[in-house]
Amino acid sequence: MMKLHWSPRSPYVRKVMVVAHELGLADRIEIVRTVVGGTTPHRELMRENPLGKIPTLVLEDGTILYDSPVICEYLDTLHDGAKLFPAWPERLTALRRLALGDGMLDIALAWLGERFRPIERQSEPHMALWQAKLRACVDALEHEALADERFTIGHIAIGIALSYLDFRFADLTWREGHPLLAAWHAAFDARPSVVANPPIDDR
Ligand SMILES: N[C@@H](CCC(=O)N[C@@H](CS)C(=O)NCC(=O)O)C(=O)O
Repeated sequence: MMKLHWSPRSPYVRKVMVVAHELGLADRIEIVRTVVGGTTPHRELMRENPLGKIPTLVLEDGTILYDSPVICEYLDTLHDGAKLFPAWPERLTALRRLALGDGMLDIALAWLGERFRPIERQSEPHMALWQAKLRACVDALEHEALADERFTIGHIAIGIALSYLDFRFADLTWREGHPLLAAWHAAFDARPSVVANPPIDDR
């Protein structure tokens, strides 16, 4: 078994789990609930991943993999079916979308961290900037024709990012003015791999 440092709250972990389910590999992964965040270093995790972040995957031979794009690409080598990381030139689009979805998560997590600070220390200009960037991402995605193309790692990253907005930033109401993206996301959300890995705020 591979061992995955896991949390039901982490969207990057969720992306890895959705990939594992899509590829029929979930039963080869033992999940280990790992609590990160805050200001207390997780020394045990940092011995495996000095960044102290999840997801971190430990292979059967002890090889350690991070971060989530690397783990997803590794999992994609373990099967003979249609690849989530396609060959060139489709690969370029898939990787750009992976970067877009992960970039949306990076912004959302920075914003979430800001929200946890005392209100008088929160930076309104930063939060306005993050909101504008997320809005620009959703605007751009409305024109991406996601529904018309073969399902790739880019689709998974974008679907996970939009679901994370629902999970933590429902007040952004990202569906407004984005009917094509909303319809695509509804279909994404109904995939068995996505349903099997719901985000849960377990603390
Ligand atoms: N680029 C990384 C980001 C992973 C990440 O930031 N994970 C968060 C949990 S959602 C984490 O481990 N945070 C703890 C920390 O930054 O100390 C990836 O794609 O795996």
